[in-house]
Amino acid sequence: MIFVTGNSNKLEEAKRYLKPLGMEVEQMMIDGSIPELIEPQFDDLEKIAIFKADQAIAMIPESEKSDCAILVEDSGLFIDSLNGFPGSYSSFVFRKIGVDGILRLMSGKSMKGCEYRAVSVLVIGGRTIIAKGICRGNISEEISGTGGFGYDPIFIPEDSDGRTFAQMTKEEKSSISHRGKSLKALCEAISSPSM
Ligand code: ITT
Repeated sequence: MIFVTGNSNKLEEAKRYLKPLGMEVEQMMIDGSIPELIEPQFDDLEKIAIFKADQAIAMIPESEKSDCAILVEDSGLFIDSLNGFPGSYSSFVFRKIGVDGILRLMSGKSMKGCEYRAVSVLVIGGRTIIAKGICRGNISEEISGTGGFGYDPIFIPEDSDGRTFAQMTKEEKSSISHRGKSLKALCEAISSPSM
């Protein structure tokens, strides 16, 4: 699979998750560089992922298209009491205000519920497969842990023991994460008889 992403953490998580399932993941490079894709300003992760997949496919020579499996993933953190903010703008918001900024926005709010969402789009042999994953959790009171990336130091998943994603091993995170779930669903779709 060729993963179209500029986020090395997403790439590493996908490689680590898919390798034991017999799938090799490589980062998409054009002439030695990560291709610059336009990230549209949609609220819907699926629309964004499909838009990016179409751009990536257009960059591949016609003769190689049928042999390629192109993977794109769009993801984000959706906080209930902020009407889903930062959602599809998670990457931008993280760069601007970081986890400290989110904790400030959440101070005084008693409802801490949120979810990570991921939509993976795989274009393979002219077919487009879309798979989704959601991981419910709560925003923590403070920053904890040094693992993971992005909002992981303030995200406490529901299906766990109260640690943030940043306090877990990569394997623990993948086993319950939005990314792990969307990749699992993708693998199931690929191996289904109708493929
Ligand atoms: P590409 O578009 O190049 O793949 P990106 O980081 O910009 O990389 P997205 O547009 O999908 O990717 O933004 C997702 C953002 O959501 C990401 O940058 C993080 O801030 C946040 N995010 C998503 N999954 C996460 C995870 O597992 N842990 C922590 N933060 C995550």
